[in-house]
Amino acid sequence: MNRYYITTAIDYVNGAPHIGHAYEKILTDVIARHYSQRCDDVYFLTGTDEHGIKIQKTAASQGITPKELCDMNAQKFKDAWKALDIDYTKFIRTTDDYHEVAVQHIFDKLLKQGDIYKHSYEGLYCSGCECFLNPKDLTEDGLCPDHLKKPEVVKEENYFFKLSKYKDAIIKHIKDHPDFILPEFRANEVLNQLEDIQDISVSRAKSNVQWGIDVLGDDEQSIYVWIDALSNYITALGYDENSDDFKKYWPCDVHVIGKDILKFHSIYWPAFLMALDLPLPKHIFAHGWITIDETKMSKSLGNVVSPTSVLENFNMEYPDAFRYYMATSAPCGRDGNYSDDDFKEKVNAHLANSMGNLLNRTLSMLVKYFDGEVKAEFKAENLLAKKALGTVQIVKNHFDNFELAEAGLEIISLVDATNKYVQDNAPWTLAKEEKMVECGQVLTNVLDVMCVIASLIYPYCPNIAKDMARQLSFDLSTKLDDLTADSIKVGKLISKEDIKPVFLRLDSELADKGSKKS
Ligand code: ME8
Repeated sequence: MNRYYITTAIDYVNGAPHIGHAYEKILTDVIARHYSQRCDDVYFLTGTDEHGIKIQKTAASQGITPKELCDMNAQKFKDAWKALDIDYTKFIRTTDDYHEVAVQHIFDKLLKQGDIYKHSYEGLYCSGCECFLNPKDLTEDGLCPDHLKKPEVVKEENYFFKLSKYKDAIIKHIKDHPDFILPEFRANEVLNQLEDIQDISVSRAKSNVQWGIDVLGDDEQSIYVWIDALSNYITALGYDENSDDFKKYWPCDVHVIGKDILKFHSIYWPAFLMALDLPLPKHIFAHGWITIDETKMSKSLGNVVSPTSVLENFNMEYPDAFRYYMATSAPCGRDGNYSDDDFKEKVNAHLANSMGNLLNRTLSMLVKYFDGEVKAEFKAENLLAKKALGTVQIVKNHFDNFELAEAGLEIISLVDATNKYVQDNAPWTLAKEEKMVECGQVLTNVLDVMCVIASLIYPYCPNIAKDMARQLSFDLSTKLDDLTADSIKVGKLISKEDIKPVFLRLDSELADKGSKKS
């Protein structure tokens, strides 16, 4: 496996990033970093979705132009991702010139080949979803079930895409590739939606939606925001088919998206790709949604949490603890929850008490008993090494199914087993009994396993892992398949003044103030 292409959904810029946006970007960054430990070249794409009626209306309500709104908010997304150490390769904005031109060509190609046609239509449009809704999907009160708003009746002559032409091919693809949609339980939902799929409107009248990409040669229509948005996954690579990056990275390994936009990614997008005669992405991973204190986030409830406010409120030097908490907050594809108390409790237990203390105590004993030196006779049979290398395989398997919380649990269970090994072998007692070789062996075995732990925790907690690796003189760029659980070198490893706790317990007084709600 030499190259890996991974994308996130691109976020609407009608507001600032919230914890749900952050959840997805953290999941994607953790996956990208994990695969950077398995292959040479990872391309990680994220960005912002900037056209459509929702942005147009928000800008108007704030008395600014849509472009001003986009520029202001796109920057907030970039700043938040920087604060969270989201290490993307490229940030695409759908208002970037190259993207707009490529989308116009994609639309034009589909029009010329007859996959797009003009048609008069009346439907119910939800600007929150940026799509027409089927009347049977509305609530009893006639509201959009996701946004709880009444959709607008829209009567327009629009361009339509022949989605129905691709229905059978998409059903076949989903059935033939059980890992196309992950987790697998979501595939049935999509197959049900495909049952009554119809052609879809792919443009809006410019008299109603001015903020969009113009249809080439028709200045009365703008291109539907979902064709515009979904195309980002190929325009970012410089699509057309001859671009070097496109040839190198397409098809994508995984689109990481939320469960609410699965239909667009597993029905519309494959159909567009089939029409363009392009291969389909290998996986679509639909994550669940994050609630706050078990309540759905909403502006009206005033419980929208900004990810950077969590970092500020807990006075965190690094985002690692927040990344770890979010990435492990829900089993694969299920909904998760954020609460200040649970956050504090979990990261204090896992990162400070279990993992951080283990390293700190072990290095301190090495300094106390051996002046920080690993002697040749300390390198002996290590019963924990087998478990550590077994954990590496289990973690890899979990990542192949995008089971990040499950992989995290495995890592912590290796930490727990290592703590138990220390407890069972009591190196302090061995030292008291002057069994110094045995004592040195126990400590060295633990430190060897700590190198594996540093490597496995790196995608979640890159700064903590770097601190661990520095104190262990371990090369963190070692690929997962090259890990040996035998990396600690004979000789002086560390001096007292170089031992530093890798994660301090979150200050409870600060934490009790609670995260700012915006
Ligand atoms: O849907 N918990 O943008 P968006 C977890 N522009 N994830 C959440 C969430 C929550 N509470 N709220 C939102 C769009 N998300 C389109 C995407 S892609 C070609 C175009 C996730 O800003 C949501 O599921 O509404 C989606 O994957 C992403 O954040 C962006 O949502």
